[in-house]
Amino acid sequence: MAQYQNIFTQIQVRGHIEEGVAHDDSQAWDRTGPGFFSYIVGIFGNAQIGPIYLGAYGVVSLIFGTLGINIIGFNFLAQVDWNIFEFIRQLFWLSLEPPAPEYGLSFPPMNQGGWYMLSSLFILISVITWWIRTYRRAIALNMGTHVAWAFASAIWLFLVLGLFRPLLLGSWSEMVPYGIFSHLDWTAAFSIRYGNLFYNPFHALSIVFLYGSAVLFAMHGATILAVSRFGGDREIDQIVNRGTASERAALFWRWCMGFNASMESIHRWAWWFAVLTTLTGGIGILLTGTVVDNWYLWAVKHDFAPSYPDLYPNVVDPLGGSQ
Ligand code: 07D
Repeated sequence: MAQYQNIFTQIQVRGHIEEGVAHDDSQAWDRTGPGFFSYIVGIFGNAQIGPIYLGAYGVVSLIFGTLGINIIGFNFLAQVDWNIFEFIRQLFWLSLEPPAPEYGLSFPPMNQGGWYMLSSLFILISVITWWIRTYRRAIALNMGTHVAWAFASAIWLFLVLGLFRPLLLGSWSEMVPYGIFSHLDWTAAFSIRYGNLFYNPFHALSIVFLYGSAVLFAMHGATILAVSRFGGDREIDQIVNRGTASERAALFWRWCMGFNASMESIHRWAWWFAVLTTLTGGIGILLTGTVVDNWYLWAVKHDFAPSYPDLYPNVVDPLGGSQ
């Protein structure tokens, strides 16, 4: 059927399974499975599922990820006496906790944080091998490695929270507990312990980029949807041809706010905003407790926050007030 296709039309393409370009990697595994179509999936994106590329790093990542998450799950089950109903009922409150401070950087007994450490190691291996997979698949397809480096920025924050900062402070007890509410409680306690994270300028920067990413994504998504009736979703045509939907979109923003991104630059904006969220976040967490002990006092000292009036003179700050 020769019907014009855009993101609003109802018909879905059903040809042969599309294998895509051959990749350059001579040591690569074959792609797995024949691939198939799904109407539901086609509503949200490409209707074709698979063939998937598994590869050695993918297999290692899946095995260690499954082991790591199962260690957490079985610890939860043990905590509710292997009762599956209690497991479901209490799921949000269950938690696998890091070792107590007295163990420092040593390996604790299994039920005193040993399982937690083993699970962390497995999840670490899983995340790193998945990163290698994103890097290697990009090279094999002769692509840039932008996805891998953006993922690396998220891994940077993950490593600061779970590895670099605990190492600098000499204790695995600084790591984040594995549980729904427990990790939220940890986050709130962390902020209070270090004098309110809102006064940490890197937390502020991270929020700027997080919210900024949301705004940019909304602007970009909305703009492309708004010009899809002119073919705006066909990005390549839009870049190489003149008089296109993309020009209307650019003009719209130039009219509205005097400046417009280009079809290419909007994706660089998006990449940097996303990457900077976790990059600045990781810097902020690494400085907390290592360089700065109380962000409020730090902010007062640097004229970033006003000081409270001295209502109770001669009371010593229990945190020592070192900034
Ligand atoms: C966490 C890292 C990448 C993750 C990876 C995942 C697996 C497997 C499986 C474990 C998301 C790999 C792992 C796939 C896992 C298993 C089973 C990315 C992550 C690679 N804050 N805050 C941020 C706001 C407050 C606090 C960032 C807003 C309070 C702490 C962000 C507010 C307190 C930390 C942000 C607010 C507080 C943060 C996270 C408002 C107490 C951090 C960015 C309006 C609640 C983290 C510098 C992100 C950080 C962080 C936003 C308030 C504490 C910008 C909007 C004042 C302790 N906060 N926050 O992308 O970077 O995370 O801080 O109130 O550590 Mg905050």
